[in-house]
Amino acid sequence: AHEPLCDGAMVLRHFARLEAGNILADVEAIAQKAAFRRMETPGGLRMSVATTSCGNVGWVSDRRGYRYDSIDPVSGQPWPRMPESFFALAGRAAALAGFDGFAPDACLINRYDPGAKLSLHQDKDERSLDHPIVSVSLGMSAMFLFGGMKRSDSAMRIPLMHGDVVVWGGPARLRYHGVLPVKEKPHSLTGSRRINLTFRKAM
Ligand code: MD3
Ligand code: FE
Repeated sequence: AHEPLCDGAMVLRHFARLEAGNILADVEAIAQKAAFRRMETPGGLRMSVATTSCGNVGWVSDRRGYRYDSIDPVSGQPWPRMPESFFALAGRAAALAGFDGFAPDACLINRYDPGAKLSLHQDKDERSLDHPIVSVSLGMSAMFLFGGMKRSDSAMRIPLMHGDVVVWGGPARLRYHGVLPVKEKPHSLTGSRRINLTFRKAM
């Protein structure tokens, strides 16, 4: 089922289900080279979500700010390559939502252990905001918060389950969003974890 959430945002329920096992195996291989780590925010807090990346650039946070970098600061090496299958999946999802030719150069991979959350924020570290973001949810489900253009706007609660893909672009691109603390309901493929991949054209 393809549910438009609002202008510019489309939920593709179960879209990544058949590929989920392969995606998770690829995530494990990526994490062998670029380990999941809990980054520090510019304000000096440690995120509850653990992150890594693959692609030409990866998302980095430290006391200096948020940015995309071609080098993983933990390994000192370039980020692992983005698997062709990731690139293709993101492109197919974007096209279904009306964004043809999406060519992500970054895939941020978030890992949620029970209790991990993501506070309301906007994604605006990308050079151009004309490209959509494609998100793939795997493992334990989560309650996603989808707000408005201001932090204080009320937020919709959208459950995101294993295999769900969401495309956010156009007028939805700068909407505030976040994830409520993840509840422990183990999933057969990931155990007590939720994995979220976000595909971005960062540079
Ligand atoms: C709505 N990740 O990594 S993906 C993030 O589940 C992030 O890990 C969440 O927000 C997660 O930045 C949610 C859904 C998402 C991503 C980007 C958006 C929703 C968005 C950009 C604009 C509006
Ligand atoms: Fe975000």
